[in-house]
Order: sequence, then C-alpha cells, then structure tokens
Amino acid sequence: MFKFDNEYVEKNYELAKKAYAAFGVDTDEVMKKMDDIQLSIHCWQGDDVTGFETGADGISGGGILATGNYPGRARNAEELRQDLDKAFSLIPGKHRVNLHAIYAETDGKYVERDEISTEHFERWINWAKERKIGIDFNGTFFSHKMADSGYTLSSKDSEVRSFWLRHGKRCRKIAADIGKELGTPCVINTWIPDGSKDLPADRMVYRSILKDSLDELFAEKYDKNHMLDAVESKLFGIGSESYVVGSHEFYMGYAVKNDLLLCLDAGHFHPTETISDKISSLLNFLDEILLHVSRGVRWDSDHVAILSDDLLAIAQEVKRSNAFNRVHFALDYFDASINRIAAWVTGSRAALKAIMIALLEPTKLLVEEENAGRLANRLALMEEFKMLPYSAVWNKYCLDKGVPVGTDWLSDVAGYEAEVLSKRK
Ligand code: RNT
Ligand code: ZN
Repeated sequence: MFKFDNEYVEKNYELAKKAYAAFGVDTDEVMKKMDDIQLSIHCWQGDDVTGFETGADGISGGGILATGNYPGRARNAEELRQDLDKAFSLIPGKHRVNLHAIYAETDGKYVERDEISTEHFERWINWAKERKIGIDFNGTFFSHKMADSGYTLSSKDSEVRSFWLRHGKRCRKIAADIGKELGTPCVINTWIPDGSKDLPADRMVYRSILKDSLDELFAEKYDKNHMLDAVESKLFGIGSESYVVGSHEFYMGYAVKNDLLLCLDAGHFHPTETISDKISSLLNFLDEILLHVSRGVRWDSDHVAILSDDLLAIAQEVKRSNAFNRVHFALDYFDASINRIAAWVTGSRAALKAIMIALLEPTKLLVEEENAGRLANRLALMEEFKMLPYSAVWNKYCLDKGVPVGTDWLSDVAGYEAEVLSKRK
C-alpha cells in the first residue's frame, strides 16, 4: 500500500499553504480551528447497538437494524472502551463519546430501564475523565418488551407510557450528572421508534399523547452548563413505513416552542432530501442543533459516513453560517459487516475531512462575487475551490496530531484485529 513519508507530507503542505494563501486562506489558522472541533463518536458502532443488559442479544425492532456478523464485536464495557481507545488513536483531535442507556454497567444484575442511575455509568465517567473528553447520552426506547407494541412515549397504554417516562427522566438526570462531573454539557438526544407499519386511522391521537409525554419528560429544568436536550425526528423505519409519530414537523415545532435542540439525522428524510439546507433556517429559531452524521442507502438510514457531497454540503453550511459553536456533530451509523474499528475511523475521518475542507474554503471571495451580482464568477469560483489541495493540509494535520497519515491506519486496525478482535468468540 502507498505509504506517505514525512518529508513528502511536509513539502506538499508548504505548496498547499501557498495555493490557499493566494485565495486569502491561512492553512495554519484552519488547523488551529480544527482543534476546537469535537465530534461526538457513537459507542454503538462497536457492538452493533446491543448494549450490556443481561440477556441482550442485539437490537430487535424499533425501526433500526444492524446487519452483518463480522467477528470481533465488543461483548462488554471493558472491550468497548478498549476498542474506542483504539479508534480514537487513529482519529486526529480530541472527541467526545456518545452513550446509550443500554451501556449501563450493572455487574451482572438485571436493572430495569426505569431504575438505572448515574452509578451505572461511573466507569464510563472515570474513563472519560482520564482522557479529558466529554460524554453525550441517549435514552434507549427500543429493544425492550415494553416497546414491542411499536409505541413508547406515544402509547395509548398508560402503563407503557409511564414506564418510558420514568426511563426518560432517569436518563436526563444521568446526563446532567455526567455533564456536571465532566465539566462539559452532556447532549442528551431523545429518539423514540413509535410508528406504524400500515396506515393509521388516527394520526393525531399518538402525536397528542407524545406532546403531553414530552411536556412531562422535559418539565424538570437542568442547568444548561450540565445538560442539553435534543429531540430527533424520522421519516420512516423498518416496521414504521407508513407513519412515524415523531416526524420532522412534529419535533421542529416542539423544539422551537420549548427551546430544545433539534437533531437532524442525515438518513431520516426523503431519499432526495438533504439536511444541509435546513441548517440556516433552524439557526434562526434555535440556539443550537445536533446533527447525526450518517448515510442513507435506499431503505437504510445508517450506513457508515463517507466524504460525500451531502456531508460536505452540511459542513459548508455550518462554516458559511459561522456556526461551529452552535452545531453539534454526532456520528450515527452501525455496520456489523465490516471491522467495527475501521467503520468508526472511516466515518470520523470523513466528518473531519468535510469540516476541514469547509474551513479551508475561501468563502469571503464567493460572498464578494454574490454581493456584486457576478453570479457566473461565483459559480466558477465554487468549481475552482473543489480542486484546491485540501488533502495536503489533511495529511499534515494527521501528522501533527500524531495519527497515521493516509490509509496507514489500516495496518493498525489489521494488527488489532489479529491480536485482540479475532480472539473474541
Ligand atoms: C434511529 C435514530 C437513532 C439511533 C441511535 C442508536 O433511527 O437515528 O439516533 O440510530 O439512537
Ligand atoms: Zn440518529
């Protein structure tokens, strides 16, 4: 495989620096800005969204599905943290980890979801403290017998609904504790699978129930320095093809009215609909938003993120709106058919590359052409900027951060697979 030597990387960088300077962009500055970018890296890629509850055997239902049986899935929290450490060592920068309630550590004891508390996340908190990284959180409203009807917080069954309300409230308290302990607000995202395979006769009733449930769930106010609430919509899932209670319009209305973060998952819209154009609209009404960086492929909303036009457009919109301090980039995908560390690294590096390319864009020049009405020039410059030597800046950034350049990290993953993953039965 092609291997970059350091001299090649340095020389290329010097040339790239000149090319960007010609358009008024300081590449050293951009690399400094990259240090402030913290992705929220989802723990659930490491074990196919299984979690550690006693008796758990992978996600079932709930509109999401991890397919594949590549060997080496993390079977417990120790293994998952070890795998995350490996992935983090191959991704430039310092990033957060995103947990789900099912990653509670209960030492072999079955603790019902409406009874979990911060103590079950103590080891995660200590691990994050040692690494000086933040943690984000999610209630888990799927893969559970109380979710088998297809409805949770919007259920007509008050027993089901109150169970999930107790779970959600516990999760918010855990998130607030985590944020306080770590000194960085914990973003807690609420996604529920509620919906229907076939046409509902009464779409209104579930949405009214969900609204009431959310009012109760979010009634308790927490310090925003400790915890930030987000709500995530979806268009359809497996088994909820005809109707999803928490649709985009539903949650957009709810978030705006109640001053929450809205979570936009790139895989949760019509196949030809992208989320990039939504960012500047939402930021006129919301302080902050959460993104789930993912890739929809046909019916699946959760393929490994890649440096696609869509992802680049998202990063450009955030850059052009000068909103990196208001937009949280979280990853959300799960592929069980390939090496899971490689899946983390590929997706994380893709997100960072997109952000770096956006930061390197000579946006000022585009806006000048736009303001002067020279729209042909604006288009021509946009085309030209696609060819700027961002890869040389990216390689230099990786080198400076002490992570492998190019695809050198693949041999690290192969070594880890041989030594660690392949021994897991
Ligand atoms: C599901 C949502 C949700 C989940 C994670 C595991 O469609 O995207 O964000 O993927 O919570
Ligand atoms: Zn998501």
